[in-house]
Order: sequence, then C-alpha cells, then structure tokens
Amino acid sequence: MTQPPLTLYLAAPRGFCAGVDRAIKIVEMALQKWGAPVYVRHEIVHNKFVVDALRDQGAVFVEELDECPGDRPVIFSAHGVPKAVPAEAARREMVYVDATCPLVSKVHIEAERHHENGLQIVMIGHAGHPETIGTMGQLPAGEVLLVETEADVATLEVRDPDRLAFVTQTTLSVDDTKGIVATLQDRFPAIIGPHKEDICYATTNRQAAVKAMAGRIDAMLVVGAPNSSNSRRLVEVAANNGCSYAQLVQRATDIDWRALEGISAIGITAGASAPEVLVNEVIDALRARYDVTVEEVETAQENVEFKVPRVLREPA
Ligand code: 2E4
Ligand code: SF4
Repeated sequence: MTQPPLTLYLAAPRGFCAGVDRAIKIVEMALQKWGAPVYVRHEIVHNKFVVDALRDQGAVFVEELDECPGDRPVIFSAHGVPKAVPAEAARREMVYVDATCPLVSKVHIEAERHHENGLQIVMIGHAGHPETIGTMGQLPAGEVLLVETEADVATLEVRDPDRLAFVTQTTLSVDDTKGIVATLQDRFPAIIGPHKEDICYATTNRQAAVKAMAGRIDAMLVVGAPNSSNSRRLVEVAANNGCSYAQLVQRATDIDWRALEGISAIGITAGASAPEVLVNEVIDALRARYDVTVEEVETAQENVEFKVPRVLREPA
C-alpha cells in the first residue's frame, strides 16, 4: 500500500537551549562528584523524559527544600528560586548548587537593582510558575506586583506611578508581551524597563521559527511537557499565525492521528526542555504512516553556551 505524501517542516532552532543544557550537566556532575542520592528541588527542567533519566542515575526530585535531608547535596532547578531558598539551605549548612539559567539570574539582578533605586516592580509573568515565584521572591512581599494580561494592568494598584520598573518571565509570548508592555507604558509613562522585555534568545528564536512555517502547514506538533511554559507558547504561536491545528505532545504516543487525517504539510518543533530523541521519535511515527519529505525551516542560528562550573564546590 502506498503511503500518502507529507511535507514535514522542521523548525530550527528547536529543543534544548543553553540554560537547559547547563542545568542537566550540573545534575550529572553532582551525581559524579557526590554519588547518589543528589536532591533536586523541582524538576530540573520541565520534561518527564529528562527527569526520569536523571532519577535513574540517582537524582531525587522534590518540590520543597524541607523534603531534603541536611546531609545530601541539593540542586535548584533552571527556573530559579526565591532568595529564601538558598538562605534556608545555608542556615541548614547544606551543600547546594544553583542551576538557575544565567538569563533568569540576570532578571533577578535587574529586579534587585530597581529595588535598590527605590522603584516598585511590575513583573509580567504567569502566576504560580516557578520562574515567576523565583523572580518575585528576590524581593520582599509587595515590592513586585504580578500582571498576566493587559486587563490586569488596568486594575493594578501601585505605590507611586512615577517610581516603577518592569521585568518579565523569560519564556513569554513575544507578541502578547508587546501588548502588555505597551499598556503598562500607556498607563504609567514613567515606568522603566529593559529595551524590549526579558524574553530570552531561545524563546524568541523558537517562536520566530514557528511563525515562519505556521502559514504553510495544516498541523503543528510541539514536542514538550504540559507544564513547560515556553513549549505551550509555541502551540499558541502556531495557532495565532494561521495554523488550524496545533498540539503539544510529550512523545509519539500522544499524537492524535484522527486529528491529522487528510493533512499534507505538518510542522514540528520542540520546547527548550524537550530532548531531540523525542523529536526523532515523533518523526519516525509520522514516517510509519506517511511518505515523509523533511524540510528544515531555519530562521536563526544559535551558538550560545553557558559555562558549567568546572568543579562543583561546597558553599563556604
Ligand atoms: C528555565 C527558564 O519556564 P518553562 O516552563 O518554559 O521551563 P522549561 O523547563 O520547560 O524550559 C526550560 C527553562 C528553564 C526555560 N526558562
Ligand atoms: Fe535560559 Fe531561555 Fe533556556 Fe530558559 S529558555 S533556560 S531563560 S536560555
């Protein structure tokens, strides 16, 4: 039986970013240095496949520091942690390693600098997301106000409209954030902030690649986890830019084949926390049903690398 033809547009860049790469390496190095178990506070990155692989090597994943024994090392996830977390680890004289992405740490530092200058901060982010909790937790309660939407800006109650700054989560939708920043600037003309926002290079590039292909595909599959903010944004970007069906899949078994009936062009990408093996698994599943021609849609080249500490040290 001949298989129906399918053009598969493969987004580039896709998948692991420099911050994810570094965070995973930190856990692997910690396991090498200290042996199992090494504790990790929160999923090191939001991907079950990554977490399961590290668990198999002896990592123990917990949500809070008080679930960790005092005599084993603990690693903080790539999303960052409130200041109180390393402070408590130090108080308990624990060995800890911070795997927060340097681009998230940069936002923490930005927020602190604004605070030192006497400004109240507005954070654009998603409530309850660990990165938002971590960034807001750099400063005392009430010093960082959260907005999620343009509508939130209208009801915001600030201390002094002339002494405000804004920061953002690194994984937001570039387009939605533009609107929220414009609304903030409209209501608070004196607000200061980064040149555009704090969305990182990897988020920006992955969204741009999806935008470039969205108009020519019948369906988009984004490899990533349901709790992965950046992956979920890729699904939205596809849907908002002319792709009539976009689905988040953790792996090939999640594909809804019924929904794909009759398609002739599909787009594939992967969130910053999704390993390439899972992308290949999805492509192989498509190859089993279609006569697939792969075309890469490359909108940027990435060469960002973050140094992994050569030796993991116990904090003094
Ligand atoms: C830290 C910051 O933030 P998100 O939910 O997208 O995290 P995920 O683990 O899926 O991706 C890696 C990451 C980590 C992104 N930004
Ligand atoms: Fe860092 Fe961006 Fe990757 Fe998040 S998506 S870990 S901010 S490089």
